[in-house]
Amino acid sequence: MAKRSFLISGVDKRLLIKDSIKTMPDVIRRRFIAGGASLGALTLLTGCDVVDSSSAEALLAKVSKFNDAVQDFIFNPDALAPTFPESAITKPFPFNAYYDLDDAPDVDGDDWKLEVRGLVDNKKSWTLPELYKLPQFTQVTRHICVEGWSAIGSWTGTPLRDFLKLIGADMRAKYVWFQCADKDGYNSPLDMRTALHPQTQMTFKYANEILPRAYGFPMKIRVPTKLGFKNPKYVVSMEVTNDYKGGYWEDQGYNSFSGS
Ligand SMILES: Nc1nc2c(c(=O)[nH]1)N[C@H]1C(S)=C(S)[C@@H](COP(=O)(O)O)O[C@H]1N2
Ligand SMILES: [Mo]
Repeated sequence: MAKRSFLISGVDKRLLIKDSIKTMPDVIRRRFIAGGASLGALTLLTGCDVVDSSSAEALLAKVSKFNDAVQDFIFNPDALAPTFPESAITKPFPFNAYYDLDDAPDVDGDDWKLEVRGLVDNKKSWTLPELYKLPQFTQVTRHICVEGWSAIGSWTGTPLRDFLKLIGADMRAKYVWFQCADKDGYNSPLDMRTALHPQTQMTFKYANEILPRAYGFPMKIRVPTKLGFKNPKYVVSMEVTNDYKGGYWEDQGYNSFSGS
């Protein structure tokens, strides 16, 4: 993530955020600032992708007209993220991590098992063929990175809440904490309400093909109501827990809530 910079031509990122804050209704402003006041959060709120100064203006116009629908999306964690037709898919879909693609984990699908830990009745590990047998659904949604870019993609997999039910997870626990295969470690906690959101998915395919290495083979967690860094790729384990265990970007100051 740090290696890529997304400079927007003719737009001063900090000024744009400052201007947006000025025009926000009070309640949204407080929430936006508490959430880290990032360009990514603005993109999430407005659905506008800022690529140049005219889209920055369109975004500002939207912010000043924030309506009930937007408020619902921010204040109601159960609100649905927008879905799109296949024709809206961004090609090629970007790869992003805190390293280059060459250094991405190269997981052997035959050896890999998803480990299940913590407050669950059944702690059995799951092989890929076992997971592939679960019912799968396809969603075309927008992925929004805190760095200020977004892209629309097609992800297929099993709703995480169905899996949590299947393994007898304690749904009253506070978090599901994911650990990934990245060599220096990557992890991220997801609040239980978002883990149970109907669009939160254990993803096995991108664009109807087995998830490529770039996008997190063999499994990522797709969370369209949260910013990109809350979508862990190369997942190796999930733990249902009441403890806040921190996360790769969360520990560096990004707000753990980061989303609706
Ligand atoms: N394991 C792991 N998951 C990760 C990351 C990472 O570095 N490692 N980066 C996050 C960030 S910041 C983004 S924007 C998305 C990028 O996903 P993509 O490569 O499929 O676009 O993955 C997220 N999940
Ligand atoms: Mo990101």
